[in-house]
Amino acid sequence: MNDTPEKPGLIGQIKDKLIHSKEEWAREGRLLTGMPDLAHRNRLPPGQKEVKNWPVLDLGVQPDVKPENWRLQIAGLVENRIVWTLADFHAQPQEDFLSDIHCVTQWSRYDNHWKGVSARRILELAKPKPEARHVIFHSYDGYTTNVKRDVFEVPDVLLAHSWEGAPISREHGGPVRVIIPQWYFWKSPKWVTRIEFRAEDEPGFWEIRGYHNEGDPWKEDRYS
Ligand SMILES: Nc1nc2c(c(=O)[nH]1)N[C@H]1C(S)=C(S)[C@@H](COP(=O)(O)O)O[C@H]1N2
Ligand SMILES: [Mo]
Repeated sequence: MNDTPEKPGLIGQIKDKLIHSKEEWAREGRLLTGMPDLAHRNRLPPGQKEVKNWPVLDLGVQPDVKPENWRLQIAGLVENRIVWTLADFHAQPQEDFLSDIHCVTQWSRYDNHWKGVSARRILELAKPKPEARHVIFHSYDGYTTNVKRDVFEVPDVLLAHSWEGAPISREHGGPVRVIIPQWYFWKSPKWVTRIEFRAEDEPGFWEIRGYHNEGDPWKEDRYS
């Protein structure tokens, strides 16, 4: 199988202004209430507002991945490296998930119904080595983000292809995106193509631009 099919075209323009203003938010500590909710007494984390729509947030470029060219690699410190086509991905056991979204730009959206392949299935097949304490996600638009392995191991983490019964649109990260409900949504990469298990951490796109390395909404882990 060809592991490195042609790179997809990118639709749109990098939104430099948006990136700068989000860096500004981090410097100013915008939205911080100073009142973390460690006991999760409220469903809505501190400083958040509930929305009913689903906003689109990204760097401004959206990859146009042809289904036949899509690949997912599970790489790095694993016993079994994996390269899946879209058909391979869909041939995995499919599960339903329900979770809330919390974006660091203040919006939260309750009760999202996802369908896809659980992170646990990926861990079971790839078998990361014990020293692989960190996971780095790489996406088709060049975006990266990082979580600790134990965060990826939480049972509600998945690689989603559907939302509310329909395929996830390109603007929301289709054909396949990661969902990590426990953290702010910048830790949930759209258009994922490579999941790398590593011994050392490596901060991603927002993490090197003033955003927190973890991202717990109830602790207000917004900025570093
Ligand atoms: N590949 C990729 N994933 C990404 C991003 C991005 O720019 N590129 N933006 C992140 C941010 S900051 C947020 S809030 C969510 C937004 O997802 P949505 O557009 O589906 O709401 O995706 C995250 N994942
Ligand atoms: Mo975000």
